[in-house]
Amino acid sequence: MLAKNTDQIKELALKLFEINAFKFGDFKMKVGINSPVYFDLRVIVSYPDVMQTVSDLLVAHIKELQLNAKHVCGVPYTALPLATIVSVQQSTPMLVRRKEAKAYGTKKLIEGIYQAGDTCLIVEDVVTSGSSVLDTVRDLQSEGIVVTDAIVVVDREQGGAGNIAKHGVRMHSLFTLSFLLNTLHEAGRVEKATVDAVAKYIAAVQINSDGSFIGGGDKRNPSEANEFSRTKLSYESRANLAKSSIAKRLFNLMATKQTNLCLAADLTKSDEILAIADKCGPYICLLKTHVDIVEDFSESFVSNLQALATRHNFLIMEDRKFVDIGNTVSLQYSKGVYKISNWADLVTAHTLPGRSIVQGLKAALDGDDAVKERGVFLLAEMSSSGNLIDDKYKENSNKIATEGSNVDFVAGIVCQSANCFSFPGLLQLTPGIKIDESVDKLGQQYQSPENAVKERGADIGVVGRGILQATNVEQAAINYRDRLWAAYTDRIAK
Ligand code: 5IU
Repeated sequence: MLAKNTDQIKELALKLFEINAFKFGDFKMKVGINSPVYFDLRVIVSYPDVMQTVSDLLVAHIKELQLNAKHVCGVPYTALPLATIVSVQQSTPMLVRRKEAKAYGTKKLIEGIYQAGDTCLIVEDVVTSGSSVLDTVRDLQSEGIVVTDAIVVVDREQGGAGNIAKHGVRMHSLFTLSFLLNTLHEAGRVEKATVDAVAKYIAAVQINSDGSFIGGGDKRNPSEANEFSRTKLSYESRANLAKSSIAKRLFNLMATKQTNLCLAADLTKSDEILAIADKCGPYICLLKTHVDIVEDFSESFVSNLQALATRHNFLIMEDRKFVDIGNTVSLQYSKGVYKISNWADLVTAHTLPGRSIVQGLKAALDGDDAVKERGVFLLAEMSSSGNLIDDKYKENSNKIATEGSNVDFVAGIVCQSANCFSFPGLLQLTPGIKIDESVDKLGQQYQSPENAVKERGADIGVVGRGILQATNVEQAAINYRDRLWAAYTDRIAK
């Protein structure tokens, strides 16, 4: 790292975090182990200002280090646009490495004009083991091109620089992973615990260029190096990792109010709902409605419910389970009798229509500020017996939830098991909870609060009839609140 540009580099680090070029969580890596941090620098092509800053800094770095090669070559694919800008800015001719040789014609691996003996600087986005850089070095060398240096945006500090040096190539980076972490910590964006957990991971997981672990014979288990498993983190620390404003708010609310109970207020008269919201309000983080079962719906009902939400500090979720094309969903969300988007902090939606469901909901809201006030929980599993959801559907629902353009709006996932998703910035909402684990006559399958939270990964437990049908509703709410909260504190206890 060069001292000259420190402020600009720090600013860029925060910007990269903001645009989700890297995230903290529990991610599966190419080398088969999980990592607490995940980089996806592909997103920067959507932010020309970031592209500009990254390439300006690369060029400044190249000048300062006097890396005067005759060509530049990006490691395919993410680094190609970066290498292009560097080439144009410095007037250094570019070489393009094909990942597969053409099946016809010249069968060239390297495109561009060069001669044996020419020098070439490698440009790469993120280096873990260094194997991708070395693949490019090998192909260039097989054409007689001389490679002595590689410049990279992020060095994950997991052995890549050493592996590359073994092949006579020096690696220079704009950022190291530790520098990124410290910068985020300094700016109050991540907690000290996050910095420490990542440092521990880097120390434990050093990788050879063939993907095997350096010192692999010892007792360290790389999967244990990741302390970012979402079920082990506190709600407070997950608030920091959340990408949706409303998820952040809900995590913080749960932590301060010490409740992870959601009341399913499935009653058909507005007065009954308001009465139970008032009684149970102090003990819940969320109140879930099915507004289409309310027989006497009115605007004053929603304004009274909102007043109770403010008084008792809980959020409102309309369990609408949207499932249609984006345009229809957008209308259903904001128009009609209920005008749900006016009053529900959160809604639920099926992922059956694909990613357009999230875009449809967002389209109903008026601009970025309105999007920040609202959020959706996507359904990835159901508690009803014989439901048609399979593993592929679950996996794809998770993909939709964590996709770049959706992360600001998806607050969580409705599901029944801890393996549904791993990103700790999302909340798991789990319905179907009752102290006497049982079934109802219409396919509902219940589990205990402890089982839901400790075994199945629930962050918020949804209880309807377990409270609604109790003789003392308030006492029942307290009881469910206590048991769900104790299960959570047990779960995160080291
Ligand atoms: N609900 C489920 N299971 C699900 C989904 C939603 O029970 O898989 I998705 C809703 C239905 C009801 C509430 O509003 O959660 C549970 O109410 P009871 O606790 O009364 O069963």
